Amino acid sequence: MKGIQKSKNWWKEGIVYQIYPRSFKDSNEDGIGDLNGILEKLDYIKSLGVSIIWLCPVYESPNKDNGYDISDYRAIMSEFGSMDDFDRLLEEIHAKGMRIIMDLVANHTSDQHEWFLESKNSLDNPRRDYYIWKDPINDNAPNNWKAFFSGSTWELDPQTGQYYLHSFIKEQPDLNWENSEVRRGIHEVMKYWLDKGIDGFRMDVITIISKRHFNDSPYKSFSDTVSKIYANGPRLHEFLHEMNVEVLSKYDVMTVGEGPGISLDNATEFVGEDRAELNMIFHFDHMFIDHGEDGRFDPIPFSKKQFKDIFIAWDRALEGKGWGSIFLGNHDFARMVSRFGNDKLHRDPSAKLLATLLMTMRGTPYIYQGDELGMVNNQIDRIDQFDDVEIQNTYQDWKNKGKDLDKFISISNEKGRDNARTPMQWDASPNGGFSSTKPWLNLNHTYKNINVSLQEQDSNSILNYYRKLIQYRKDHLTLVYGTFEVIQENHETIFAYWRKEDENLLIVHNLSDDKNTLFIDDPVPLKIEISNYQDSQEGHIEHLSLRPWESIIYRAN
Ligand code: TEU
Ligand code: CA
Repeated sequence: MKGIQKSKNWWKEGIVYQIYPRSFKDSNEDGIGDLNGILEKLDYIKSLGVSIIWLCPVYESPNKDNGYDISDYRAIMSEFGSMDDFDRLLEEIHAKGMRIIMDLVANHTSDQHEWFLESKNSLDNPRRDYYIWKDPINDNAPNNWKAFFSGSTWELDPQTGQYYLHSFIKEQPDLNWENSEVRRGIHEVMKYWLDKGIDGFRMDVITIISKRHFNDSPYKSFSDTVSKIYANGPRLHEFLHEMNVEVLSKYDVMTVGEGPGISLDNATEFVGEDRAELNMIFHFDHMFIDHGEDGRFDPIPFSKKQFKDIFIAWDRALEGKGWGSIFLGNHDFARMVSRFGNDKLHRDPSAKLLATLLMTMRGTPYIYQGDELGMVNNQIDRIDQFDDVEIQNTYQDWKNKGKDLDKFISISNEKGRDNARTPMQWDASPNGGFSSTKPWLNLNHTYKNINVSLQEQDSNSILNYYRKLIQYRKDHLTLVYGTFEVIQENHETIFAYWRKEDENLLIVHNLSDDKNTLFIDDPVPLKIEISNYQDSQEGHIEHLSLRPWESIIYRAN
């Protein structure tokens, strides 16, 4: 078999657990999750069987975008603890045989970063060129670009009379990667953390670091503007390769690049084995499946067939050339069981099915905190109860345009990022065991029924199902290195595939609220390894009848 899928690596066999520190565990009763809170819960994380922790940003930050606006890359946000706390956490994670990767947010900094404070100081400041400054055109912004979280990407600095570029909020000015000192500065930051001993990076919106031009966007839809103008600029791969040569190649680390604009056609340019750029990428084809032209607040329906086809197409695109990453949720999206499963009638089986998908497709699985409990979307009725800057800014935008604000709230409940950011549900006590005081963001209304403590006591819980699946994946490297062969590809709702190497495993999922039947050509005797229902069919099956959201791992003898 071909190259990359076969070469063994810890980050291919590993299972990643993503932590949003602000919402994981509060150790000092201020209502904000922190590093010592994570330390307290390391045994819990270890008990899941995961091997790599991805920590969302913990650097010093004014928190306009919850840590994705960094004012000092070499300091810990005081709300989260100190550098000593970090060093202790790092040491304990390694002592427990796990690894840790951190977020590298290098497309932009905070507007409070010293580089930006100097840059905006005067036109001839030595750091002026660290950011992207342009003169006004006819007393207006230099072009018609829209920012990710609504409004213009340009902000006027009255002192020097120029506009600076910010692809996200105005407190997140974009760095000028054309400037080699900027690139060297980021390389130094990376070395600082790698020399401490961290095990790699998740790279935030890495696809947009190289700017193509600064002309108007001719596209009506935001997603076209992103993919055709903001992302994949002419020097992107040069910058990534340089970063690999200068920094990454000197350490045994893993990297996963994030960002819009990664497509089936260009994916291997990032992760191709011969490229020396990144190990993995997060593409958003399945995560944007319900996004209309105007993005997440313009939702459109999708079918299970579309969903399954995306995974099939991606496995084929990377086959033999690069390694995939498998995820269904993160801190930027609504809860996976609410989006892709059925969080009302079939929460338990659909959460277990989605977990099985994560653990059995080809690629490294990423679990987002709380998904191992089957946490669901929240239900909020007032705008002031949301925290997310994307929601707040877009609300203002809708308000200014006279659009339907009740509809906006309901879309935010269904699609907004705060769904993933409510505190972790540890137990049924008043603040869910997250903190002894009122948390920075209210708990999800379900915490009394969905929490770690209840699920620890139930051998059949979603939590214990994750543990079983993770252990199974670790014991069966066929799920890591084996081939991925889809059967009955045209079936509308059943997703079924073989993973074959030392053993032959057939995995079947019924992505549906209804019963469905899978016809198996050339049936062979099948033995159940793991199933989310009692008494699933086994043996010599020709017509496999599956109940709502039934999901089974079979072994063929
Ligand atoms: O997200 C970048 C990103 O690609 C998302 O903005 C995505 O396009 C959007 O959610 C779709 O509507 C990263 C971080 O994960 C996010 O938390 C930050 O807010 C953002 O970058 C800016 O740093
Ligand atoms: Ca705290």
